Amino acid sequence: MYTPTPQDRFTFGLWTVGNRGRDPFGVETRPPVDPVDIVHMLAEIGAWGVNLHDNDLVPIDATPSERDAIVARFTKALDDTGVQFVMGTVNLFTDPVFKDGAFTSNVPEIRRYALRKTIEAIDLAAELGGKIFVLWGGREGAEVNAAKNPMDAVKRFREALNYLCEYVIDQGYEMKFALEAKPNEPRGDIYFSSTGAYLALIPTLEHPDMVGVNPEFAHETMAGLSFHHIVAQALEQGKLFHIDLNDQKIGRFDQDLRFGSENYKESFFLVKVLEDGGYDGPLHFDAHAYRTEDLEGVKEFAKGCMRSYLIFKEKVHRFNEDEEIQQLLKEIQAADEEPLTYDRVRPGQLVAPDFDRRAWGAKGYAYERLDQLLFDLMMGVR
Ligand code: GCO
Ligand code: MN
Ligand code: MN
Repeated sequence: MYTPTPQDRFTFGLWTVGNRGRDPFGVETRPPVDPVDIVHMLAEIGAWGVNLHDNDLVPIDATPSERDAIVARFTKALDDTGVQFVMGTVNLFTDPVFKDGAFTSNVPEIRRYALRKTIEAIDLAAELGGKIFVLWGGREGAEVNAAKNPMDAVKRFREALNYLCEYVIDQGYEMKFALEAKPNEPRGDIYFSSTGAYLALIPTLEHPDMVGVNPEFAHETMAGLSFHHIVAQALEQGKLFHIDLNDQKIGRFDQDLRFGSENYKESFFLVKVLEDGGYDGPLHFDAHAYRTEDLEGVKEFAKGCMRSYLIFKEKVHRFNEDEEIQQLLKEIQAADEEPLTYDRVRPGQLVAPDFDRRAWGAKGYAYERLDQLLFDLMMGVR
């Protein structure tokens, strides 16, 4: 029942299951894993797809013929296993050239190089059959704000996105962009610090239809925000093009924990929003195994992400079917009326003569009971 199949649309990045456990204080605890072996492992555990940054597969210094050989070998692994390539992205953060930003760098030549590198990564994603391209501006930020103008950052980032959309149109690719926000790390502050900032930028682009968001559980949680609220907004606005599922303790460094490992309740409501809201895009786990784990532990980690999602999904189903919960919801949520428009209801008609402000203020909402029923359901005692 909790065994994933490709129909569940679960994906992992090469950099997630291939993460080697390095942190700022310690070296790698796991050996490198060949991307081809990762694809086979993902097929074995029932994942649907795989995602990558350009340099997860092709080294930054590879020659064109080296690149083609690597891509051919990887494509064969996809064909042999049936694992889909789903999302491509570009690494604009590891190489020292990007130490003060890529699209928002103060140096025009670096901004142009970042665009060229992104275009090559888009070509790679298109060649592999991907239709989603994620942009996470890891280095687009500052420590020394005296050196950078944050309004220029907005203008430069917009300019880069407009350029990339034109490129995709020019090539005839069927590719959409998903923007991923993060408040900080690796920069002291990163521009466009939450998904809401990107949702506000998108309507100012030349091709807003081609651009959506890729919210990440850990990143909004670092900032102390409710993840499922912003996911709901993105979904409602037709902008949830991709999602990075993981977990995180509030206020910490970016932990990228196994999905479902920390915030059970928030994860429940997230899965509820995705399932009830009809999200049908990929479910990507942008997480990695604890540094204590060997390769067997990495497999357990990946299986755990998917299993937890499916368990939450079943709990959502039970919540939606639970008679007592649904009865309670019926009592506290007034029946839907027709949309309130200025045309239909004039200001003088808004409030009925018998509206009883005091009675409404005194009425109990039964939320304590409802919330406890949810707790009981989640803990399996209901
Ligand atoms: C992080 C980020 C990255 C991005 C990835 C896609 O936690 O460091 O979320 O994992 O999602 O680089 O561009
Ligand atoms: Mn993260
Ligand atoms: Mn991410």
